Amino acid sequence: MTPTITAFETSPDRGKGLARDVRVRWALEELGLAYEVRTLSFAEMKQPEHLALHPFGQIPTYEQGDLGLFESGAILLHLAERHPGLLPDDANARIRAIAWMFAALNTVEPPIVERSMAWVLEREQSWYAQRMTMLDERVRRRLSQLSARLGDADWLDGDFSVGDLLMVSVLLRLQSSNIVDEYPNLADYVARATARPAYRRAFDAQLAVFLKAQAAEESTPAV
Ligand code: GTB
Repeated sequence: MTPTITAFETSPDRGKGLARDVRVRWALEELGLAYEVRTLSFAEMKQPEHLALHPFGQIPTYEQGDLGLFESGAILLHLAERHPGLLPDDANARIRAIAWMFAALNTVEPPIVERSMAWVLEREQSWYAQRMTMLDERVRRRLSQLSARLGDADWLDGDFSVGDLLMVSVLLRLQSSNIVDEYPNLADYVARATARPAYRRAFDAQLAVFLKAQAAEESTPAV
């Protein structure tokens, strides 16, 4: 049965591919799995029907048969556990790849999201520049540690895994700043991952959703 995921009807990033449905699309593409997409407006995300699937009224979700899942990390783990290609067979290597998923979500993503949210919500405040300096330093601390661990390897631990997929998805959230470029091996890591055909397909598919919504909006006569 073809799974269905949810995504923004009109992504606030205007098709830059920063919303978390992209990581799910990317994993599905890497695994060669077909999927359908149900797009939701912000209002629809808060309706009881969607809240029954996602208690926080967000995207992405994943449905297949009688399974309904929320949380992008859980969706990726589910896909990687059930289909070969994104987790190593060796038990120790497998749990290390899963540890990188947790590191991406728990250790690297929080300072990056806090920095993005400060720009969205606090940039008009008098203290914004001072706060941003502090948030940038927190992000740099994590990136320098990640950069030191990656060294001159292509991927975090052996072959490309779902841990890399998630880590790169998180780093992409910094693309409007130049912070990743301060770490040439991380910039190369992101470039290497996003050059993968599966990522390109996932990116193009989410962009197509945004462009379609934008075209529909432009063709709607103003009242
Ligand atoms: N922990 C959850 C997961 O990993 O699945 C977080 C899910 C989440 O934050 N979803 C966001 C959402 O549904 C979309 S991805 N927000 C609507 C709401 O909460 O009402 C976050 C996101 C949104 C916008 C941009 N952007 O514009 O650049 C980037 C990322």
